[in-house]
Amino acid sequence: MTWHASVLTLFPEMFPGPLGQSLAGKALRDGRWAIDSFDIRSFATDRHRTVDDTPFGGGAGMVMRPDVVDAAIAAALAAGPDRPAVYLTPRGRPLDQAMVRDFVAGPGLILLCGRYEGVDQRVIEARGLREVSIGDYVLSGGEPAAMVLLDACVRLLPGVMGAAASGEEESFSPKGRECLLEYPHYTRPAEWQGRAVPPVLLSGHHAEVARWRQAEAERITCERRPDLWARHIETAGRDRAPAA
Ligand code: 6GU
Repeated sequence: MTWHASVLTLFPEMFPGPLGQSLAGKALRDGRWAIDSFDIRSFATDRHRTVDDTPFGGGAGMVMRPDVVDAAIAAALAAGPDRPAVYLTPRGRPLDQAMVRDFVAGPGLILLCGRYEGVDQRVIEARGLREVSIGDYVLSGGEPAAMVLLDACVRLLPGVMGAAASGEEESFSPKGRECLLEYPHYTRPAEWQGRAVPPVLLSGHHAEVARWRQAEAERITCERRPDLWARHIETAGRDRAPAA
């Protein structure tokens, strides 16, 4: 079965958007995944098509009604059952590559994009929505976050990445350089604006190249991401500074 994404949003015309281009777009045209979007407003039941209301207890902003959101989720489930429903929100669990792998292993996703202050807590609980964030900053809505999550999923689908084993060997891959950031890359010309390529990369010594790349990956990870570095030295059973 085709991996199927359904996006629930007040702005259905935003999809597939950038996902219709490049690698994801090619995979979409090739039928390796499918996307549909549901206009949450079309599930409102009153004359004014109301989807939100003021929060009980007072305060700023508006809250999306549980009945309207529930009806939208029901419609998406009818179009493809057994898919986990994800609510994109900055208060969610931070997205990581392990979650992405988990989502890709299933039949697809239902993605609820919130607006306003959020959605009524009762529909989150009743539908068992998995709350996911893409990082510690605030977007005006969940739509760009849904695109980020889908891009991360689609590139892991069978056949999407093509010949390049690049899907598995880069940063955050389970194998290879476990949990390390990527080493720097160079191509021709060998000298550019007075800057030379590190000589070891031109040496033809594959073992030395591998050692240099490992050391660079460790140095950059230690410098930029002490959190990842700590995990790396735990799992690798080492307690040392990055190599050379
Ligand atoms: Cl998932 N939604 C919004 N609105 N802002 C975010 C986010 C999600 N993740 C980080 N910031």
